[in-house]
Parts: sequence; C-alpha cells; structure tokens
Amino acid sequence: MRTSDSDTSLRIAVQKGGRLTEKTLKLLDGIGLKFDDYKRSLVVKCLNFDVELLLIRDDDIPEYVEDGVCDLGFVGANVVAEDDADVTILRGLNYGVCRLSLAGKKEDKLRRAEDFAGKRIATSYPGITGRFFRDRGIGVEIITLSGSVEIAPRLEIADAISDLVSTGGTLRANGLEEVVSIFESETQLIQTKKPLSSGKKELTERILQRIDGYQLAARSRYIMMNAPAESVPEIKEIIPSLKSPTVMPLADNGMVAIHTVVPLSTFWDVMEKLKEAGATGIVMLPIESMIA
Ligand code: PRT
Ligand code: ZN
Repeated sequence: MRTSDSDTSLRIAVQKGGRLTEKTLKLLDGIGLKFDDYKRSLVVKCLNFDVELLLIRDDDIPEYVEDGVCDLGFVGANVVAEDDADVTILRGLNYGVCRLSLAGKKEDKLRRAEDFAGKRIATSYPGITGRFFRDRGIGVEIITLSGSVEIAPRLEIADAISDLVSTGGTLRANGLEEVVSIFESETQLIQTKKPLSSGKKELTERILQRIDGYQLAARSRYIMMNAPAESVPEIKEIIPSLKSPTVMPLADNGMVAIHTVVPLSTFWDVMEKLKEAGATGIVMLPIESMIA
C-alpha cells in the first residue's frame, strides 16, 4: 500500500457521487485548483498543482486518510466520528451541515434522551449513538441499518431512530418527531497522521491558507457608498471593518466615496446605521476570495 510519505502528488479523498461532491469540487475550484472532468475517472489529476483527487464513497474516506492512502480528505464530521478515525481535523467547512438526532413516533411523545431507555433504536450510526447512551448510563438496544432508517418504526423493526436530519422533512413525512440532537456535523478537511514530505506539507499549508481566504470571503461583503466628508468619522465608527476603509474625494464638493469590507452577519445593521449617518447609494458586492 502506498503511504503518504512517498514522493508523489498530494492525494485528496473526495466523495465520488453524493451530497458533498459538488460543494467540495466548487470549493477546490474556488481556491484555484483546476481539474479535468472528474466524472470519467476515480483518480483525477490537478492541472495546476501537484495534487490528485481520489473519488470514493464517503464511508471509506476516514480510513483511507488514517492509513495514509490519501493525505487529505473532505468528509462529514459524522463519518469521521462514527469511525473514530485517528486523523487530524484541519478545518470545519460549513457545508453538508446536519445533525444526528434521536427521533420517535409522534404518538410516543418522547421528550428527552431518558425517554428512550429500553427502546430499540434503528440507526446507521451505531458508534455515535451507542456512545451517547453509554455516556449517560441509559440502556437501549441499537439496531444497525445501512439505509432507510426512517421507516424502521413503521415496519416495527424498531421503536425509535437515530438519523441525520437537515430540514426535518424526512422525519415529518414518516410521522416521526425529532427529540434530541446528539451530534452536530459539517464537512471537515482531515489530514493523515502519517508523516508528509516537506513538499506535501507546504502544499497543504497553501491549500489551508486559500480555504481560509475563501471562507472569509464567503462571510464578508464589499460595500461602497457616497457620504458627506464630515460624516466620515461617524461612518468609521459604524463600520466593523477588517481593515480601515478607503475614502476618496468625489467631484461633488464635500462628498466622498467610501469602500470597505464588512462581515456579512453585521451587514443589514451596518447598512441602516450608515443611511442614518448620511450615506447614499450604498452598494454591496460578494467577494470571491480575500486574504485578511
Ligand atoms: O455513496 P456514499 O456512501 O458516498 O454516500 P451516502 O449516501 O452515504 O451519503 P450522502 O451523499 O447522502 O451524504 C453525505 C454526507 O452529507 C453525510 O455523511 C452528511 O455528512 C451530509 N449530510 C448533510 C447529509 C444530510 N445533510 C442529510 N440530510 N446526509 C444525509 N442526509 C439524509 C438523512 O440521512 C435523511 O435520510 O437526508 C435525510 C434527512 O434530510 P431532511 O432534509 O429531510 O432532514
Ligand atoms: Zn456513505
């Protein structure tokens, strides 16, 4: 088996065809890694970096990374935790966000984890679910299913379930009620603990820096506005900027143009306050990438 310290391309595991595939490839594209059409092959060479993607089932990713077959991998935290994989978690990536929740039949009116005591619980996540109940000293019977967990109570294979939830629509459609979230998940970038060559380490560092810039950009907006010059001190107070704003004089006497970057989370509050401070023509633009 090839190990990660061999002097070859940085090998990154990506889910082949599933919920994380498109978003992961979009992220890689967003940080400037270019690939040939990935649909044709299991191994895809990067055109502009010494990187190759290995496209595999998500369940295999933690083990491939742990064993050093792949140096890095993009996979749900739920899969990493379920496998109890011995890998380094480099980043949480804020997509593929979901939670592993306990759910029961509506009519059973389960409200707390303790209400599941003595029940048969169907799940594809026996590891996380079993640990949750063991840690709390609650005795349950875990029934491991590989899919369609949500129909187990109706088929009377189980009394309740532990399954991934994002919108909750699947649970509702099956007459089930979410009771407790036991694990919050998002996509993670993981790294092998096997030693990497210095070239691979350097490349990983570059990829991480670019991911950080890409994520920062996604959480930020570029804003432009015009304002009376005398409002500049007040406007500077309002803007929770990443760096000090650019202020440029306009042809109109006493007016300036202000350009800056603000966190998206504060955008609407800031916008209203800017308007009160005399700003006009406020324009907001998305940012593709940035380095703080
Ligand atoms: O073929 P492969 O093994 O690679 O894929 P897979 O079928 O095992 O996984 P896939 O593609 O379904 O999911 C990949 C990852 O996406 C998961 O491991 C999670 O990290 C993440 N993710 C995010 C989800 C969901 N949201 C999600 N909603 N994975 C599954 N679901 C399912 C859930 O199991 C349930 O059936 O969607 C249903 C619930 O969705 P809502 O919106 O109705 O609540
Ligand atoms: Zn899977």
